[in-house]
Amino acid sequence: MSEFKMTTIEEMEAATNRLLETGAKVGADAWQFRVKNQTPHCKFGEQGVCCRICAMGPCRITPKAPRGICGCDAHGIVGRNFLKFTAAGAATHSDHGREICHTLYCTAEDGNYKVKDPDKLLRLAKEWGVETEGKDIYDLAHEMAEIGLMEYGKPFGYQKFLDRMPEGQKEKLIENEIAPRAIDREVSTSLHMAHMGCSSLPEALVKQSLRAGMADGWGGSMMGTEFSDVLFGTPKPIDTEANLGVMVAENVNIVVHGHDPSLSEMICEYADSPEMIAYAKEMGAKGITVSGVCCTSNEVAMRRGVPMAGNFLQQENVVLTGACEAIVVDVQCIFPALGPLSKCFHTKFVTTSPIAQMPDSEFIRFNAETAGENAKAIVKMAIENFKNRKPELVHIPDMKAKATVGYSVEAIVKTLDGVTNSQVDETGTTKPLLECITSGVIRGAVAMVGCNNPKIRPDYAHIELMKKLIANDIIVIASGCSAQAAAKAGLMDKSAKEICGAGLKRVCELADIPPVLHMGSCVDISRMMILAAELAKDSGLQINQLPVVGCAPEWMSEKAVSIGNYVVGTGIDTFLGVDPYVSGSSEMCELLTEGTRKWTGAAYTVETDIEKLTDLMIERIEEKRTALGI
Ligand code: BF8
Ligand code: SF4
Repeated sequence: MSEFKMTTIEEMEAATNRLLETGAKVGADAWQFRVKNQTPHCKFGEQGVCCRICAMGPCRITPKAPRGICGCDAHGIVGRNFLKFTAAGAATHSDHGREICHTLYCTAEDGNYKVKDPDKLLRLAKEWGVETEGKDIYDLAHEMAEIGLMEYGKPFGYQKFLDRMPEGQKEKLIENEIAPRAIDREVSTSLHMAHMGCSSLPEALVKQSLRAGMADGWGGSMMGTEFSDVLFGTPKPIDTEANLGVMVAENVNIVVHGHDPSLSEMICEYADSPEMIAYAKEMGAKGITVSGVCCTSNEVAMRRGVPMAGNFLQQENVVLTGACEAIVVDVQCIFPALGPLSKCFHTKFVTTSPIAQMPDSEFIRFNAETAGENAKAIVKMAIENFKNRKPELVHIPDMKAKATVGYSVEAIVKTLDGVTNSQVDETGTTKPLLECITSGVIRGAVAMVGCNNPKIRPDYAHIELMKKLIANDIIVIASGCSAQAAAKAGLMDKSAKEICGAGLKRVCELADIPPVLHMGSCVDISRMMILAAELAKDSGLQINQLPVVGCAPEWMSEKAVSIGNYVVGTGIDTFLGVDPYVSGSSEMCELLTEGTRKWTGAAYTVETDIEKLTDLMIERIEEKRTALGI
């Protein structure tokens, strides 16, 4: 009999309810209460038919008022809103990538940041045609960082990484005006197009949405990922744990939250130092535990095995344990609620980035040049805060699951080499994985990504979908909060093979992998694009022919829409469990669910019934197999 036991949603909900009881004692607010105050949501907003981009409005489209004051109809308003949503997401991911380029530019032999993976830097330099012979690795790092930064504003040409696409695909994107030029240009052009009196033609707005998304996925995010690997190491399989039980009552608990690994890496570095551990002991703790929330957690989990306390809708829970000395944040997906909430406890809420400044926080500005000092100050502050804990409020749910994480493309290729070939494939291609797919041992792959959203029972869609997919011999690659949902449930434990179909189970056994592979944070969805491109090239197919789909069942952020657009732009059908505020325009719905096919070979499916969503994905994968005759 299998000994594998998943953590159920009901168990996680019971743990949350117990924490909310602690919150009630100290008068803490929580998202569960705020949702009640905000629902039902505004129907105009939900349908995307509210326009406030000029001061003649706001205009709202109704049957009685089918046009705004300027004459724009619902299709134009919904289209512009969709484009602005995408542009914000593309800007956000790409600005993260830009920060990473700057960090790379600050590396030095004796500096705060070093080149941890010089081989990857050399590979990237060769790919970009940069001379490496006889060059000091740090000189090369600075040169590559500068070229990377130029990708944001270069006056001519397309994103360099588009050359990674299978033959003909880049040309097709250029022909359809979806190939991204300079990243900042695509964001600016999007805002320009969505300005009062510019585009109101849905087709043009959708095309630009795809192009802005592509500037993120094949530009900003891809550089963010690749250069993060150069700086902090390319992830390899590593064991860790997930859920709130990773926090340790006797230790100083520091929780890192946000997205940029430049901060969290440095915090982990100092929290591990003998000096800081000795100081923690002096202050009455047994040691220091760093754990993470959201994507920065994925970053340090993938590279260091740092445990994951939780995902997006669990961020308040870490404070509600009463055992969090400091929650240290950088950028994106941080609830402003953490400020007032931390005031109900002894927790220090530390903001570090000029990009994400919030009331009721302590702002310690984090710079690449002073990163060491900043991190040390933060770790010390947390240690010194240990004595301020209120023991009667401390309750850490006894709940955690084992997870093996760290599946970069490099790691997947290396690991799966052993599956169909008894000898390791020296060329390091995706062919062994392709053989599993063509033979039908694995039916296909689903890239599970994205957030939590109170519109969906938190984590339920992620977990239920994944369970059904793996039971149907479909391998899952996951990132972002979806990956953390899987890890918390136990689906990244290698013993989760017990609940897979026979084919996938065999692959998991032979390759010694879990059936849900952790590919990292949300910028790392670019890793998934690289993998898809490699699979296409190694099989001689186009990406849209592969039995692979993407899915964001509980998404909520603008970044997620940008991602959706680059996944579709790449040629991968994308399934959403939450509507992207487009239901108010039949033309926009048609374009997004079918019309994009003529440009990219892929489109969206929106289905809020999770059971149906899963079946639709399985059907699509089987359709692709049939079309290939496999
Ligand atoms: O970038 S999955 S809630 S944490 S947006 Fe945010 Fe969504 Fe989580 Fe990471 Ni991605
Ligand atoms: Fe109204 Fe047109 Fe102004 Fe929008 S741009 S607020 S639809 S007048």
